[in-house]
Amino acid sequence: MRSTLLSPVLALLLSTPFTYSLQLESTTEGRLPAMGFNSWNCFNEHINEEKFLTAAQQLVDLGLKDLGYTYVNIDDGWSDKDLWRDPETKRIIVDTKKFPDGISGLADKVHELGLKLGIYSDRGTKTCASYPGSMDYEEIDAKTFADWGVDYLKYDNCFIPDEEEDEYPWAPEWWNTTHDGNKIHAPESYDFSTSRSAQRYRAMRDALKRQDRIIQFGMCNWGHAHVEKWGNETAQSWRIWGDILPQWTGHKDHIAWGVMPILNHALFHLSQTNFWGHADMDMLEVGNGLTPAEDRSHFALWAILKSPLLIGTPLDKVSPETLAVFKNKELIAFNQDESFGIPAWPYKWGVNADWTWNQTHPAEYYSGNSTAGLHVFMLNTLEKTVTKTAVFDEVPGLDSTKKYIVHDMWSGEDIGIYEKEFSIPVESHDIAALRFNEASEGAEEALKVQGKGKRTHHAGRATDEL
Ligand SMILES: *[C@@H]1O[C@H](CO)[C@@H](O)[C@H](O)[C@H]1NC(C)=O
Ligand SMILES: *[C@@H]1O[C@H](CO)[C@@H](O)[C@H](O)[C@H]1NC(C)=O
Ligand SMILES: *[C@@H]1O[C@H](CO)[C@@H](O)[C@H](O)[C@H]1NC(C)=O
Ligand SMILES: CC(=O)N[C@H]1CO[C@H](CO)[C@@H](O)[C@@H]1O
Repeated sequence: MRSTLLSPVLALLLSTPFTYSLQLESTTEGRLPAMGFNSWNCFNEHINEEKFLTAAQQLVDLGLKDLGYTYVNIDDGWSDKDLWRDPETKRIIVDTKKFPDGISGLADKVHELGLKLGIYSDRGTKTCASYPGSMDYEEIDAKTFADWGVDYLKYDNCFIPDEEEDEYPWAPEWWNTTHDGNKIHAPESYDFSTSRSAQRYRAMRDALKRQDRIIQFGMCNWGHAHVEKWGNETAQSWRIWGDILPQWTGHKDHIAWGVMPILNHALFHLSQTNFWGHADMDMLEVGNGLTPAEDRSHFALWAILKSPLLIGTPLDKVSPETLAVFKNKELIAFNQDESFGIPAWPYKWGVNADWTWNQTHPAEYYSGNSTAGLHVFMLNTLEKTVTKTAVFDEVPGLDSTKKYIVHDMWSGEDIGIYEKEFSIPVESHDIAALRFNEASEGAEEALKVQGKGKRTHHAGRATDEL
């Protein structure tokens, strides 16, 4: 009798596969922002196995893997546009001209290097570059990806049939325009987690959950349908805005944007970022044509706002300067901090008044906590070098009655000991990345021994030199 009573329970326990909740159980996958490589920003749909194997080998050889860059993510363009889906199994057919060993063959090779493989699909009928989408095939595709050994899914938002459109299409990139998307306003009480967008993303989330494999879920719905309100319960990351372009300001057709407009938007949509869930500012354009100062700022801002860090430049052609940006250990440590999950936060806008919505001159002054200390980041959005000052009284977490060792996160060196304020010249579009640690007795002496005593600087200047 006993055994028959127990057996249903046991059977249930035994049949429960290795599942994961959003907080991917029994693993730390997804707790911190994802790091790795993605093909879109450098190759678009012109991809093949060799390009991913090159990227993977470079992640290892350049020491990037050891710094945490472990995902090798395939973006749009991996499937066969003509053959589409297998008529019997309905599985998406891989373009074997591009991937002769299939995705599973590539996954094996990438896994052998100690890296993980990501893939791409879309919640609509087609992907953005018109390859098969996953709508109505969520279960089959999730199972297929799991069978192939995929570890990450980027899930896009193109080709949505009319009946799948949101009742209240909240499309932030069309703000301040008369685009249809924003003519219909949702009632105050409307719950965006009930939107078609949210339902469709949940369908894929649930399908992934049912697989016997951990697959990180990165939603790419451009901030639509107020994704920041339901993103964290649906995925490990959610894009908050349109695509990125390798330019500082401006945009292309309201679809792709420079670094500053994305930053401006992010500052109003970051409150849900913490462990296990990250607002995604899009993949990195570092190395793709920005100036060296802009590359530094772009990388630092994405790192300190805890966005995923996915390299989008060909790693076999990377310059030493660009590589040094990707390899900044201190910024990576801030992004990947085990104890502090929230992003750095602006404490002052600078050029514009606080909380000004402005796509060319967003906030310039940020502070944030990390295991290593209290950090201040000062961005220069102007077209000339500016001396920026961190006034201790203004910085949350700094005490104006105390002395601090100021450390430069770019050079990796201590600058000196300061009280009340610290000033530093910042090149146009560059960012000062600093760490403050309270100076103990004797610290001044120790620094002098290293030849870096307290140095004079713009004393008493509390505002910017404009
Ligand atoms: C996001 O969801 C995870 C569970 O997946 C939870 O631990 C975390 O607290 C949530 N974050 C926020 C900001 O609510
Ligand atoms: C953004 O801020 C700059 C600097 O204050 C200002 O010159 C510009 O007009 C602002 N842009 C808009 C669209 O208001
Ligand atoms: C930073 O973290 C430390 C250690 O947890 C804490 O004592 C301090 O209050 C934090 N400061 C701020 C500004 O959050
Ligand atoms: C210049 C301008 O009109 N900016 C507005 C754009 O839309 C955002 C969001 O609604 C407003 O906050 C800005 O004031």
